[in-house]
Order: sequence, then structure tokens, then C-alpha cells
Amino acid sequence: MCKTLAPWFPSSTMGYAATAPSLAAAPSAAPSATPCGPAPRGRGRGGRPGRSGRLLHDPGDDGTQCRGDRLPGRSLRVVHLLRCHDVRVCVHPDDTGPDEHGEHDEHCELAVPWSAIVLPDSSVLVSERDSAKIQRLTPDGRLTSVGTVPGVAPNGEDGLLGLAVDRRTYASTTVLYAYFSTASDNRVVRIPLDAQGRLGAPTAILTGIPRAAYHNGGRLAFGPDGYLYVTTGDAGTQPNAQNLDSLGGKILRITTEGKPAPGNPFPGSPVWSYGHRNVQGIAWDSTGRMWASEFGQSTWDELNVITPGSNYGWPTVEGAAARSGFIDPVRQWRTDDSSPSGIAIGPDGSVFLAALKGESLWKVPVNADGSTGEPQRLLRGDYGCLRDVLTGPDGNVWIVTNNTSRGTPKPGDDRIVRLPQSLTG
Ligand SMILES: [Ca+2]
Repeated sequence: MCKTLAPWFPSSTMGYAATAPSLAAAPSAAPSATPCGPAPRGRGRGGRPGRSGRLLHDPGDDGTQCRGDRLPGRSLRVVHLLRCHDVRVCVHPDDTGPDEHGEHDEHCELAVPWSAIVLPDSSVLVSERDSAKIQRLTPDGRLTSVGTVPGVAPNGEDGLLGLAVDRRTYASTTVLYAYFSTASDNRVVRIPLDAQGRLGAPTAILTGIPRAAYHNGGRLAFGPDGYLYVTTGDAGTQPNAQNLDSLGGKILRITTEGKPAPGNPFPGSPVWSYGHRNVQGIAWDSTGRMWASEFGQSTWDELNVITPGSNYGWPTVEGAAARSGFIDPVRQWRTDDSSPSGIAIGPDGSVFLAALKGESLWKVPVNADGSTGEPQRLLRGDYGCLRDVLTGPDGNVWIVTNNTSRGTPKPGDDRIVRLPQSLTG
């Protein structure tokens, strides 16, 4: 018998001030907590087919071999996990109440979601890569579009990618930052949100990031220093990574106006670190140390600790090489086992990596002395390919699946799943 879960509710423990009044309202109908017993096969009122995504076969990083959840006997476990731990993040649009099992349908049906971020009012914004829509998931489990970002030209692995808000100024400056691909470049824009939380007209703040069908980077996050960090890829042109005049294959650090941030290691440059192939995950731990995931070419995926001005080796080396002048990863994986996109720091300080091809959530313990423990492989195959991981508004670890573009979508995919602390620590 599963334990009763607390409903998802706006957290007052996140340490952030209330946001704009229109976005700060408490949820009117938070889903009720219900005990869950043995999971029946099927979902009662569910069963709508997920959106069928494209199945591409190419040399990109997005898990060409993602298998989806096809393992015999796994489906029961997936439903069990959803019912016992995680359900009610997304409520079916037609949901009018719990079913005979006391459950709401769990159907996010996101189309190629890429980035999920928590707003100060505990709602979650999710970017959809190919549709260029931004969806808002409210604490009562409803998904609504807040708008479509104009000018996005998706092709292969690019499109509408990262999102970020500056939570420290959000109440007074309600602005969203987004990273996306146009027909000619990747760029970062700022987008005002109106009183209803809908998108205004974007203003480009950083343009000219190399784009290609593959290796576009795309994660955005504000660091603890208040500056905006931007991850980029080599865009299929490997020399970009070592060329300090190129914005490709870098982690960039900029102001909210898109200018190089004060204190950057190369004067007048937004470059913070270089020698990267394709970084799609960044996070800071409680000591301020910056972590980044990186897709390998065909051998080693990486988890790196980022220090300013450092060279992480690509394309000269992949993985740990112990070569002078290059920073080695603190952990590495065979690409079939991982292919990590988003990362997050968990409640216990561990680093979590959302793995696409590896169809897993990797947990890397961090010891008191800053060293890392043996990585633990969680959720292997349970949810298919994983694109992003985040600390949800309830403080738990949440994941975003990625089955509508490369994997095998199940009814309700792609989905956001909140994981219990009993699983993630
Ligand atoms: Ca490297």
C-alpha cells in the first residue's frame, strides 16, 4: 500500500518573495491527496494516445537509440510509480474529478518539451521545442499555453530550448529569458510577461550563436551571482569549441542586457568556459560550485565542475585524458548509458542528470569534501528518454520526459513527473 501524498501546493519554503499579484494567487483547487493501492492495468478514463513524434535517424545527441518503455512487464511498474508517487502533476484537460480509484488522469501530453522552470508562484513554465509554445503548468495541474515565441525555426535538435527567470527581480521585473534557433543563428531573448502571464514581444539580447541541426546547447540559468549563463554547442563545427572568437562550444556569462558580465575571464567576451562539445545542463550547489553536463561524441559523456576561463578539451580530448591544459570531467559515462541533457542539484546536494539515450536519471552523490561518489542509476527505462530535471515547487526532484521526438510515446507523454524523496534522497 502506498502512502498518502501531500498535494502539490505553492511552497513558502523556497526562499523567494511573492511575485506579481496576478501570478501569485494560491491554487483554487489543488488536487486532493489520495492513497493508492495496487495499480490496475489501464487508466480508466485515460487512454488517449500520446502524440506521435518524429523518429529521426541521424548523428545527433538526442538519443537516436532511445527505446521508450518497451520492456515487457514494465508498464505495470510505470503505472504503479505514477499512481503511488507522482501522479497529478498534470491533470487531463477534461478531468472533472477523481475516478473510482481516487485518481485524476495524468496526461501532460507535452510535445517535445525541453526546459521546465519554476516561477515564484509555484507554477512551472515548459518550453516545447518544435511548436515554440510555452506551456504553464499551474499548481492545480492544468496546462495552458502562455504563447508562442515568434521567429523560432526548429530543425533537428534545435528550436525553442532553454528558459530562465531571474527570481530575485521577478516581482518587479516580470521577464522571461529564452534560447531558441532562428533560420540563421541561436539567440537569447528577453520576453516580458503581461499581467495574465502571457508572452509579450521578445527582444534579442545575444545573437550570433552558431546553430545547426545538432549540437546547439541551449540551457539558460541565472547563477548565484545574478548573471545569466548560456550553454552552447559546437554546432557540428568542432573548431568552434577552441575558438574564443566563436560563441559555439562555450558556456557564456552575460548581463540581462546580453553584455559580457563583469569579471568574465576574457575581457570584453561573454565566454566563461570553452572546449565544450554540447552542454545542455548547468546547476550550482549550495557552495556556489558550478556543474555542467556534456554530451560526448561516441565515447564519453561528462559531468564537469566549471571554473572560469578553463578549457574542457573538446575536440582534442573526450572524457578524462589527463592532458595538460584541459580540465577533466569529475564523472564520465559511456554515451549509450547516459547522453545527459538537463541537470539539477537535489535536496541532499547530489547532482541529478536527465539521460536521453540512457533512459535514466543519474544521481551523483557529492561528499562533504566536494568529491563525488559512485553514480546511481535511477528509473532505468521507466519513463523512456529524459530531457530535463529540476527541483520542483514542492522541493522534490521532478523530471521531464522526451519520448515524442525520439522515443516511443505512451499515452500521456510527454510528461512531467514529480519523484518522491524516498527515491531521490
Ligand atoms: Ca571534456
